[in-house]
Amino acid sequence: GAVLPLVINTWAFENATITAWRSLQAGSSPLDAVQRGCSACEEEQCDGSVGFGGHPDESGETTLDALIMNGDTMEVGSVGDLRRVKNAVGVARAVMDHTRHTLLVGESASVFAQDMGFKSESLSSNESKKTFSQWLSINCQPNYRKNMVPDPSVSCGPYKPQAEVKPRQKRGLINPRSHDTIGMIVIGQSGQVVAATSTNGAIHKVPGRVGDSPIAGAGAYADSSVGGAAATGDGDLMMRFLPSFLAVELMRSGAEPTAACKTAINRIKKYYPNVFAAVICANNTGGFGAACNKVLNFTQFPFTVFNHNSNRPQLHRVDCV
Ligand code: SD4
Repeated sequence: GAVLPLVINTWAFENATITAWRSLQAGSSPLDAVQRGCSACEEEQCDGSVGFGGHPDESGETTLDALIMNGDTMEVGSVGDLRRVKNAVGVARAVMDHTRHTLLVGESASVFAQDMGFKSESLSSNESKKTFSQWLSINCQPNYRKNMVPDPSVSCGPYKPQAEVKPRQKRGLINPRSHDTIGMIVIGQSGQVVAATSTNGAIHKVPGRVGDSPIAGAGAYADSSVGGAAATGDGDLMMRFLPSFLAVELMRSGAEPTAACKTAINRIKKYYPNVFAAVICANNTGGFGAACNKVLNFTQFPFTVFNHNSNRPQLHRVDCV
């Protein structure tokens, strides 16, 4: 049933859910709670998809995207293609609190972060180095291994104009089993809605690629007069539809959270039926839902909820449409 406060996040990232819930219980603001929840995932490197040490780009570097939004004031802070700083959602919060801007990107975002006191360090791990060197040898040194088939859509750079669209742009980059961005909505006792995301984005992305996660209305959205939404999946395609904004607007028009999420997914599905996409939704009275696009054998999307209905996080699974 609908009850506040509420913490809801994408995937089975229960430690993030618990972290946000405990910080609310300890008296933190919803904004601090959502930030701590996403930071917990960054530290834990949730599924290798959040934080440092996962998903190297085509040059071998891990870069981060993150966003935080205050649905009371409509303030947003976000970072895209952030380099050498582990706490991306913290930097997003600093953009919101200490600048007049919404989104900082790339090297300049890293300089800002360093000025704000964030530690500058490599985001590579043994695992990301190994993933990168394997990818490089399979895709960029043909015949390195006779049994490995290079991905014909990979050009390994430098990029040149091409007559034909690369097949993987049509297919999408994200495999739902290996790319699990955290998107979290927190609704405080008094109905303040906030949302945040954090991810290392798509594996083997072209350096400079920024996904949906740091884009307000795409990766997440919050409006305390309605509710919030957050997305995960193939950001290159999802961000064209602003699914989080759409879901919040549908709830504004009276849709239940589950229906709002489904419509946002169906809009994407109409154009990209084989692309992985999932959205979580919550309204400002504590009702919630989720929806996902069915791709291959991925038929159920897990998400985690914490409210006063139980004293532990509840793992939900929604059937994909
Ligand atoms: C991105 N949306 O950068 C992220 C990745 C993701 O589940 O959510 N994967 O495209």
